[in-house]
Amino acid sequence: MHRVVRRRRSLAYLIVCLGFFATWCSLTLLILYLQDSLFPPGNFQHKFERQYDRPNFQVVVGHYNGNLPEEKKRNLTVEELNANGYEPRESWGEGGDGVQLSDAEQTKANELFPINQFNIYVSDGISVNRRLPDVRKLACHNISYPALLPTTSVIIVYHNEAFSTLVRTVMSVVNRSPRHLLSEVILVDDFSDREFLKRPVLDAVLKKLPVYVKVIRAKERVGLIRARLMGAQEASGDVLTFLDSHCECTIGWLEPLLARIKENRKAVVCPIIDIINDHTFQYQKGIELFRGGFNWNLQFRWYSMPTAMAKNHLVHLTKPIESPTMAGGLFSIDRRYFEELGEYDSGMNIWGGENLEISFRIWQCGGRVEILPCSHVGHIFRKSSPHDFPGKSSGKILNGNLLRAAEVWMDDWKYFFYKIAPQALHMRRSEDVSERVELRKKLVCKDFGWYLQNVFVDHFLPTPVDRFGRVTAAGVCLSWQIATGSSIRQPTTAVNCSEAAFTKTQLWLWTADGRIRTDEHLCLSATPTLQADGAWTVQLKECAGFDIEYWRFSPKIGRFEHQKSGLCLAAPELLNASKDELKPPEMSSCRSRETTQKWTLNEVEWRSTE
Ligand code: UD2
Ligand code: MN
Repeated sequence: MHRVVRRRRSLAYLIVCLGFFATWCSLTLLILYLQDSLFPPGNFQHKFERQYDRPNFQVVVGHYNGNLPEEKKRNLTVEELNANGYEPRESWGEGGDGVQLSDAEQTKANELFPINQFNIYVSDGISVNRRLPDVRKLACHNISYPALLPTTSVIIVYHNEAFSTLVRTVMSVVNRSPRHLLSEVILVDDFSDREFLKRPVLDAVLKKLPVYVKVIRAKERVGLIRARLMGAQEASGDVLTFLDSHCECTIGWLEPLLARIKENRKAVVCPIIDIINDHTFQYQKGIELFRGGFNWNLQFRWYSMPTAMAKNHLVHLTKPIESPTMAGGLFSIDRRYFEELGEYDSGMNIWGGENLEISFRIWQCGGRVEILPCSHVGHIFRKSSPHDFPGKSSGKILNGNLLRAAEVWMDDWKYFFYKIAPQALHMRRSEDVSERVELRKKLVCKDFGWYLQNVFVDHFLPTPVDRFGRVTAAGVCLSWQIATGSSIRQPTTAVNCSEAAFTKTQLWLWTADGRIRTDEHLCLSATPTLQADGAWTVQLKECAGFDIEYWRFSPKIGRFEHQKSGLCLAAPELLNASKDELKPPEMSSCRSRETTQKWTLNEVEWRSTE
């Protein structure tokens, strides 16, 4: 009898052990599979190049400059604008899935699209409580956060946001934040005129929620920056968490943000911003190897992080990622630190520029901007702005904001911005930034040179040691193009030099470390042709510090020898002298007397405004 029991017990043990072993094996395989699907085999460089070469990789936030041109707009009726079409359909968008429409539905959706510049028809058919996938890395699941975390007020400002996207944002906060960490949700209505956003309608919906949602309404259009200041005034939580009004928070989004601030009150932290597709509302996981930067026009941009940092990140997947700038819309900051740091520049209007201003200020005055890979929040990225810019043109408003940021924080580099955006230079006198300059003195902040050297180390702004100007050989200028839209990489071309000394697309940085860089984090590189016939082609690629980006320059002969291939950069022959002719530069064997390989740099003075 005993023996039978013992045998049964051993059998049970064996089964349990086998079960454990099988689970362990499948988990390991799953992890390997996940890692592999993200980073296919090959050396590190290849993993990265594959990432670069994915089409539509670049997601641009806050890129658009104002409204759609008039001819692209459709006159929407007052009824259409004021209609609240929220009517959830069974299973639409559930689990973060995208919605595919029938032809008839698509026609209707296209008509309504311009109201918000996203597919409101689809949004209105998705429940404001829809479920989302857990997109976090497995490593994030095992983190245990301190029991005592600071509380937060979530501040959401909006101007004429759609009902379904606004309420879905609020519901995702309410449903996916531990109740004891949420002091309140504060909505700031920036003078919207839609009926469904007015007091009786919206407030009645919000009253039913288990969390205190306070709605403040501006009495005139104040713009998103001053609207956020109004929200901050009302907040009682230890931390302020700002969100755009068309976001969806995923499970576990809040704890990492609050835990990091508890650890370091001067860390201003952002989630990974995932993408809610503007047409289908599919929830798409964002890329964790990006961080925030900006281009020559001071537009916020995502760029791949420097290689060493990326390697480090792959080893420490859950650790904060230092970011030179933040996108602007989604971040948490200690409430008192926000006050000490001078909140926002209330002289900024409507939209834009505040994200770079606060980023420069945080870094230069002793804080840090970080992206926390275990916190994921989705956002609808739009291709055009739905907002009107009252009083002035959108360009004027944006330039006014940007010049305020440049004047206060960028020291000599403000002149560089004025070279790139001469329209801003003309507006300089109309902006009084004296209070913000005083703030900088009071906070004893570091200068912009320090920021470039220590924070935005892979920047592409001219410095005292990097030369800046036009690169010419045999009468032609090296030039680059940027396509508007998703893909920014375009072949380099050589053109007849433009008469104007400051044609942005003909300007390069000739850096002390042997790189030829230009705007948008791009580096002149050369790679072997696909035919593998020993020939190489010149390409503009996102700078990553790979050997294909480095050139040895011999100042006496003016030659650019490519480090990896040993070949020399040569100007193409432009057969007819037409200005429109675009031909790529070539790679050929280095010859000392070859005039097409003899390059000179016509330096451009960027420090002066003249
Ligand atoms: C990005 C930021 C945004 C802000 C902006 C630059 C993200 C995801 N978004 O642009 O938060 O930093 O860059 O300023 O990082 N709004 C108002 N009043 C206005 C205009 C806008 O309340 O006059 C609201 C709007 O409803 C939205 C928020 O401000 O909730 C941001 O505007 P957006 O969504 O048009 O900006 P976005 O995401 O392109
Ligand atoms: Mn937004």
